[in-house]
Amino acid sequence: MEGDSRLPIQWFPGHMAKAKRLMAEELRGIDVVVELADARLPVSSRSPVLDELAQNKPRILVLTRVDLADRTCTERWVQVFRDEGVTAIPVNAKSGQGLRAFRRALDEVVEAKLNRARARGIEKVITRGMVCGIPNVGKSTFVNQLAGRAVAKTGDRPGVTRSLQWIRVDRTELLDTPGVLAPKLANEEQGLKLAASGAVKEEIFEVYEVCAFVLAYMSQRYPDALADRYGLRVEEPVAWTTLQDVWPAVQPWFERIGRSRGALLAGGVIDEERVARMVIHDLQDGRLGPVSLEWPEDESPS
Ligand SMILES: Nc1nc2c(ncn2[C@@H]2O[C@H](COP(=O)(O)OP(=O)(O)O)[C@@H](O)[C@H]2O)c(=O)[nH]1
Ligand SMILES: [Mg+2]
Repeated sequence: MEGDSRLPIQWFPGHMAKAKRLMAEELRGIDVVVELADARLPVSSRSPVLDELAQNKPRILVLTRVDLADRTCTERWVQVFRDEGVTAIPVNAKSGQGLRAFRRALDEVVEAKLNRARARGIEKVITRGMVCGIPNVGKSTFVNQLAGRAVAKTGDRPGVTRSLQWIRVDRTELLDTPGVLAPKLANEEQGLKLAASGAVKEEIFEVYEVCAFVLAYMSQRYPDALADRYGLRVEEPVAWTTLQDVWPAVQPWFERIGRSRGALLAGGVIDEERVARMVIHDLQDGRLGPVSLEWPEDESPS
């Protein structure tokens, strides 16, 4: 097994640069930015590109996948963001939970925006919004939920760049094609968290590495989940450093999980790759229970 992993700096191919230019153009006519991040890792799943592109626009931060996140942790994040002056709304984009709170938050932003316009003598009645976020964060699901609930598709608007579709949400027209942003990648651990969350294909890293990272993390934060799902009783939690470092401690866990879940090759040898994929998918599908991958106290202030 290869132990050495490289931080994939060129995470997104060249089309990201073009996407960024297009997005900068589209953002010009936008009044409100709806930024989606993953509630389980609300630092690593935000994109620094947005700060660059939408500096002075009012913004609402929507935290998706609350159904998979640790509720206590999400509540703390919401408070942390509130303290920074950012309105964060936890949602389950799949079920629509949190959508009403989102619309209330949107309404507040819109009200302030329209008032400012009015103060300058501009009688605006509608604002324009755009949903943005890194790949796989839930943008399409969120927009579809919104579109499916008491909002009307407004159809093509002549005169607007190309023939963009907008959906009407109360007093806001939201672009129904969400903006895709490159994730932040300050360090390898953020990459591993993104891979673990499903934001990037785990193939970017070795699956063993993502799994080892997950197991080490779970051994510290959620040892009971490992016991419940795999009968794995962690004697000593392992702090993540590098795959090579943690492998001696984590390999026996692969062994244990492989046996308990029947991930065996001919001759009774553990199929480590199958174990790795299984653990990652168990995490992503919520079978390890609610798991948050980032906690406010572990993150340096943004
Ligand atoms: N459990 C859960 N899954 C979600 C949520 N939001 C999105 N998903 C799932 O995440 C995957 C990616 O969502 P998608 O909307 O395509 O992401 P996009 O790339 O940002 O447009 C899909 O399988 C969705 O069903 C959520 O709040 N909870
Ligand atoms: Mg999408």
